Amino acid sequence: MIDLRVPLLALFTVVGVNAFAQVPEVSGAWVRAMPPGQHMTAAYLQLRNLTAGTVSITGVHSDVGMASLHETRLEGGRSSMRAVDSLDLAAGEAISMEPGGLHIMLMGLETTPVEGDIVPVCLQTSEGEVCADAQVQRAAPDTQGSHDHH
Ligand SMILES: [Cu+2]
Repeated sequence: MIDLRVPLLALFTVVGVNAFAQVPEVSGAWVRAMPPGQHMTAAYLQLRNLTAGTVSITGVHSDVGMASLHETRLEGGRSSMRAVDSLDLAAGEAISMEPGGLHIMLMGLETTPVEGDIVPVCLQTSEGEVCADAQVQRAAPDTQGSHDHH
């Protein structure tokens, strides 16, 4: 019996990390609802790298339109967006995409995302692909402690 424990534990650990957990772990995905006729919006989510190594995000995509990784920056009092080619998460690092910062830009949408819709977003990473169903909402979820009063 004792001889079996080590291999079983090892197997459990491997399965636990590779099959059941996302790398990186994605949570709290949401997309901003837009007024009728709008063909672009943004998706936000939280990423957590629970592995012992660096994980790179190399691209994003969504079935609903053209997706790209963007960052909003304040430069000289003006807010501007720029494309981000890739994103590295060090071991144990967490990154939060939220209004005013990193986001997944969604453009060329055939249908305007309205509150209650679900938008699938996927991230290409150095470990494969992770996807999440983003809830379309009018504002950031309260649970994330955001104070977006626009
Ligand atoms: Cu953008």
